[in-house]
Amino acid sequence: MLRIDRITLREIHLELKEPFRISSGIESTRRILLLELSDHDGASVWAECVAAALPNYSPETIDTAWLAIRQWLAPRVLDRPIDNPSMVHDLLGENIRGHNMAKAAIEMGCWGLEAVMRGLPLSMLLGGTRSLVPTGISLGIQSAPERLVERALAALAAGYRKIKIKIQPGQDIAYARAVRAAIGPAVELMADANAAYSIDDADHLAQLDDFDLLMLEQPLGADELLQLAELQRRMKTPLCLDESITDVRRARDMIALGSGRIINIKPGRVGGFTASKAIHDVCQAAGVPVWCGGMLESGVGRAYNVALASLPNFSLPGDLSPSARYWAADVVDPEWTMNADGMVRVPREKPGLGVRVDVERIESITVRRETFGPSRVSVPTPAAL
Ligand code: OSB
Ligand code: MG
Repeated sequence: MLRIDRITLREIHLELKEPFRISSGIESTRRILLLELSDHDGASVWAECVAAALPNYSPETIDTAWLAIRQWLAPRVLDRPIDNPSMVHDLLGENIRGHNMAKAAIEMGCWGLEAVMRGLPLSMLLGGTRSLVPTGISLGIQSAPERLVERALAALAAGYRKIKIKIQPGQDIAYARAVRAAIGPAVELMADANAAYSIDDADHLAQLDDFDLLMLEQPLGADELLQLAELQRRMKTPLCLDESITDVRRARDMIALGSGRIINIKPGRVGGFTASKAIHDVCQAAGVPVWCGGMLESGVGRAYNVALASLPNFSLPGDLSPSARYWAADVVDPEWTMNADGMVRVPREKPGLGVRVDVERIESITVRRETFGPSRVSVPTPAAL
């Protein structure tokens, strides 16, 4: 049984090796929200909230998540006996709408804490079965197709099992054509539009059918399940939903309406592991493949994603790039790596997250910190920080 008696939030800043551009914005320095959850018996674990600095991908930001955790979510779990982490999803959901990424950070932290306390690898606690998971790379929008081709060829040489290219109106068909021509027919290639198009673009998007894409991710807006179903009827390429799938009901809707044929599961987007597992199971029963998406996580968030991706229906390569693809130095030891075949090892021998968190380094890049305890008294950031 868990009884959390302290939650500390920290904002750290990590410089990306190169800016990451998607249709809805660009990220150069990742503002990352990390949590440390401590049980009353002394065990503790790190977790990550994947919200970004701006509400361009989802309505949340790291600032709204901080507020939601301080005001509503931390008080729900602090000093409350928790028999099993699978209870936490409903506990956080009752009369608190939205804020999935804030909820997920706490919910996943509870799974992490349970794994630490039971001495079990997180992957095993979740029911993961794989010890190696395939990884793809997500390539940001480049200034010209040739730049993207260079990146794609380098990624292939490094061993990645899937190439995902970001697209937006004006930087789409020619980019996909150039990359497909360069990498040949056998490599798994896909595109992600991050909701940049409307159903009026259906004929335009259908040109992508020529490039034998594994899938087209989130071409239309998050709420446009009916239009997505229409687009799917007009395209051969399978559609994959990311932003649209915020809980298991949306996954069922997608399947019932035919709005897509694949789901990108990001545990942060759906409120944590319980919802991720529910979506995984619904999709498995319906024959819909899933894969684990990424949100430019630090090595802390990556530990949770890798554990999730070890579940059986994660049958397509995830956005689980090694630490060195994003950062000069990650905040975990060992850093996340992949082998020459693009496989990431799931830490199934070590308890908990399977990586050591470098607290000294985190301390050195912390720009704000706040601790919540059972007394509901919060300790604001010291002036020195
Ligand atoms: O749509 O999958 C996305 C990053 C930020 C916001 C949205 C997305 C992404 C990625 C990055 O594609 C994947 C990664 O973490 O490597
Ligand atoms: Mg996406």
